[in-house]
Amino acid sequence: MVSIQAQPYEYALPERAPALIIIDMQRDFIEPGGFGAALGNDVAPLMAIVPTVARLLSAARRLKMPIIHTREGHKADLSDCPPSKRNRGKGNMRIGDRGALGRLLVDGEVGNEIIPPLLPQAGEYEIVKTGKGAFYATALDSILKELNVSHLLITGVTTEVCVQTTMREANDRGYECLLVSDATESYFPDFKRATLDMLVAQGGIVGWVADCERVIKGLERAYD
Ligand code: TIU
Repeated sequence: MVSIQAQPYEYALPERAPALIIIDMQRDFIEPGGFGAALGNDVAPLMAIVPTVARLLSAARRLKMPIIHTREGHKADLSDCPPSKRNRGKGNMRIGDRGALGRLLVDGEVGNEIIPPLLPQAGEYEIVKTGKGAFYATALDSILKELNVSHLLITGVTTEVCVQTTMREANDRGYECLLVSDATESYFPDFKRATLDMLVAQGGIVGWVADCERVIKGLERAYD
């Protein structure tokens, strides 16, 4: 059996390839003028992982793995944005307000688009979600079941918010999850470090962590 060298121990690859999950690599979080910047964050560290995510995406495409992209976005009338979510946050801009990339975190606005190097292609899934977790109020679980997928390779932003929430939701639903350590990023380096540590603690209480190089090596051995 082929496995990926991971923490806290080897991640055994199943016969049917894992799905690549790319969380919220949208302009809102990664470019200046979006939601992430409106919250007072420096977005530069997030831009730095784009080549690594692109490398995984291209390997997944070549190996014909299922690929799921998500975006965090609300309807234009914000009827799917709870007041508790809209009212919280730093600064004077809130979800739905107009920024340099259009209305913050609203589906259909420029800021809500996935950044050009990672744009979905035909045959890939693009899920718009209103929560931090990608399973909440979306078709993700039924899509994965339909595809007969048991294992997820998780990437994207931000590590301790939408990525970690999604990985925990997936773990509770029985998926074997591996977070790709250099294909995820946070605005807060300490939070990223702590998240990676806590996911694999206690014998992999939530799942596995490995870097892109090790993941691609394992995938090529298993599915090429
Ligand atoms: N603010 C922050 O770190 N993240 C989010 O609001 N959403 C995601 O993580 N995608």
